[in-house]
Amino acid sequence: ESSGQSRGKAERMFRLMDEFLKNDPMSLQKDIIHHVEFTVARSRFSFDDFEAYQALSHSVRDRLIERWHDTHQHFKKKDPKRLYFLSLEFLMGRSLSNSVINLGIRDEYADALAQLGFEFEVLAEQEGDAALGNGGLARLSACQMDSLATLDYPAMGYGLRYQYGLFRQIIVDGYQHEQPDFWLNFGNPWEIERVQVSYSVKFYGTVEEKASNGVKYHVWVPGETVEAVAYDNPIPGYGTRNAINLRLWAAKPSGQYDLESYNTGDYINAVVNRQKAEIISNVLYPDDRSYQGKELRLKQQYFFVSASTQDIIRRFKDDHDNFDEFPDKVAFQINETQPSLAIVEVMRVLIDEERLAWKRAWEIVCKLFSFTSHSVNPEGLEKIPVDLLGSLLPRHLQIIYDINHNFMEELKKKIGQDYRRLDQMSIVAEGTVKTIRMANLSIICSHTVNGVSRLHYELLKTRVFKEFYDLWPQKFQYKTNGVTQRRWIVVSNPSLCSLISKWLGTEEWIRNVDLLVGLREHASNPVLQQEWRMVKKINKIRLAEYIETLTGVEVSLDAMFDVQVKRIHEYKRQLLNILGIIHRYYCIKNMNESDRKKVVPRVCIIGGKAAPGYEIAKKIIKLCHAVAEKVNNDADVGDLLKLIFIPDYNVSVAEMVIPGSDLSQHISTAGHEASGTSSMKFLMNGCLLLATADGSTVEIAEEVGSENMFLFGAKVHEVPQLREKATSEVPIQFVRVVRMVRDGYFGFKDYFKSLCDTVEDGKDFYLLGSDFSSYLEAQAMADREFVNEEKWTRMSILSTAGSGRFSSDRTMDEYSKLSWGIQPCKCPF
Ligand code: F58
Repeated sequence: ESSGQSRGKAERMFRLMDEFLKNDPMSLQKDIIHHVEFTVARSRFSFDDFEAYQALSHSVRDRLIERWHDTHQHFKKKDPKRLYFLSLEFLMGRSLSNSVINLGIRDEYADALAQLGFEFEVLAEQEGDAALGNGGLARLSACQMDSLATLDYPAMGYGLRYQYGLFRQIIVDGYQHEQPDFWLNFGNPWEIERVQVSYSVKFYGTVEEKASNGVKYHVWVPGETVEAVAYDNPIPGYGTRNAINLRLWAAKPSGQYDLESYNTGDYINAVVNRQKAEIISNVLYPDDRSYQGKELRLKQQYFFVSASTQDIIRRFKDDHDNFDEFPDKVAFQINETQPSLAIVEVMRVLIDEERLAWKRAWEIVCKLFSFTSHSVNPEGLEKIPVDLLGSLLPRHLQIIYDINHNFMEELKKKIGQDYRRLDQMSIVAEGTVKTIRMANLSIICSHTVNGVSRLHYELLKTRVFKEFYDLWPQKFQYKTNGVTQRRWIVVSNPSLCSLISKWLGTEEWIRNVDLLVGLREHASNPVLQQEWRMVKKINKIRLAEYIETLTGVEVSLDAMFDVQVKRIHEYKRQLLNILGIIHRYYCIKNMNESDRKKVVPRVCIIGGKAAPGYEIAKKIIKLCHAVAEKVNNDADVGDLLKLIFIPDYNVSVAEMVIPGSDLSQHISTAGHEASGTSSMKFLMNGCLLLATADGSTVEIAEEVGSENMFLFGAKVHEVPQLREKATSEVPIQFVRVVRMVRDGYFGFKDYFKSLCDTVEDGKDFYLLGSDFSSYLEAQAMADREFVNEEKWTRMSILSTAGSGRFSSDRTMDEYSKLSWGIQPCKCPF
């Protein structure tokens, strides 16, 4: 074709596409009906809400795909340096509302649906959550993808397409039970299956040493091969045409037939065995505490890392014929240590397959990777038994040994024969079970290592990775986490969104969140205050209705809604919250009538999942239910106190709970929460924080002012001394409430014994006892401020106004400048 011809063709294609994807309400109606009839294959005369949701999503999906294609083409043409974000977990939640809002066509769709006799919100409720992750780390990845797309960064996410996401929590008689989350049951309109994008991933086998022209090289002869097939999930930016890609890998049987089994005639067994390959991407591990040295987990890690690496290298090689420019075109981000085998895999491909010399390959690898740590606890760091790694990935183990050998030699030159230090910094840990320390591997091979809040960075420098910080201080940074205001205000709190835009006179804050500070000057304005309270009321009504349908408990809208929602952990101290509630109950019960009149009514809301094997966390859930049973049925207490456990806490539940909260609790023992991100979502929604000086709350206090929060508890530097004290000064109130639980006041005496033991004097590792008085004081302070409507509303407005720094937009800009070296690459509209 001549260039004139191909230009003509391109123009025709553009015109045709414009004809297809018009966004006026009439065209949208036609499009939805088209999908009802031909995609969902239901009659246009009879389809229910779920089918309407399906048709609607397919219509939105078409629009997403168009932008996603254009973005892909644009990136290809411009060939910018790209970021590849590797994470084993992404908690995306629902996609519909977020997509239409980011595409800028929410109102058009709402109109079109109204004319068809449907309500947008009702259809949006039909969607299930994509829950391919555990907690904070996974939701952070999702927020960061939204920001990368919105800020036009040439980025791509890689992960695993689990068939079963995080378990569903059901509560039976107050106990947590886990049920499988087979989220793909009804199809997933948000993904695009790319059967033609697939790679073979090898496992097991042996390594052979060969030589050619006197140069030695290694050949890995695998024992098992599995196919990785790509599923692409478009991530639309807000106020831009850019839509980036989240590519998730699913395991499928390999095309390379096991001829031998087929030839022996055992056809049925041979087919069944092939199917076993799919196990790799079957299920998400539901433990957010530790890495177990399980073979399947290691397989998942390598499977996703190998497919991603092959994909990245293939894309680079399409346009480049050697690796000189690789680090100028590619940045790898390792989210926690789970994807860190990517480092070894890139090294292996460069030396064994591309046949680069070790030195050259190592130079390249050292410029590619940046590593984010989300952990505080040195014991929690990932260690993989050498035997396991060596059997599954024999060549990788050799390469790790070589990297470690070189590193140890270099280190000896610098620090001499300091064996204690050498031992601590080695990738290989000796012991009864010899293991590979994935964090050490990640630090040694990355050019930057970051913590997720300033306090976390201090802990990494002085405790967790002290030895490495002393060696390479310049590698270490902090990038305080952030969350996306698109999902956490615009999608989840439309009333607040309109109110903010009205008072700021612009919607620009949705892309430039720093503008939220503009609310400060109106914080005392009675008109704004009135409207602000109205918005909170609307959201409280929605939450109260949800609570009533779910638990049958009716709650008063005048009460303070006090919320703690997050994974259940001893360090997050939901137990402190519950013991505080017991104390409140005790006080109410023992008050005279006139004091009762002064009590500020509370609705205490707790939600979160416990890892299935985490006994103490499960007992905390049961205790919450046992206390709720007593308190909520005590007519004498009535509306003064209610306790609600919200089951199956997930992203879409969070979208409803957070906007409806007055107060939220972030009360981890200082030094245990790397950052915390839900606090930022509450802050954006004008909810006041009751918090310890842990993780990013320290920085939040700097932004909103500690006078606008309720801070309490021991500081990080005080924690070690408090732990060492043989018996600390535990207040009588604390002794009393623990005794009530121990003595069976809430029933289940034997069951709660071991829970009570965890906070016994002298054994109270998370310092509930020593922080109890200060916790109660902070709670009392919150009560006092709540009755002062004007002051409370002002603090609430100032919380939202001060939340700008905690947007993932800011975080992504910082990473781009300081770690990745990437620039925006905006697709023309
Ligand atoms: C969380 N980590 C931190 N890990 O606990 C939290 O403070 C921080 O705000 C958040 O990361 C984002 O930086 C976390 O969620 C996990 O879920 C891992 C899952 C896999 C096993 C190890 C923990």
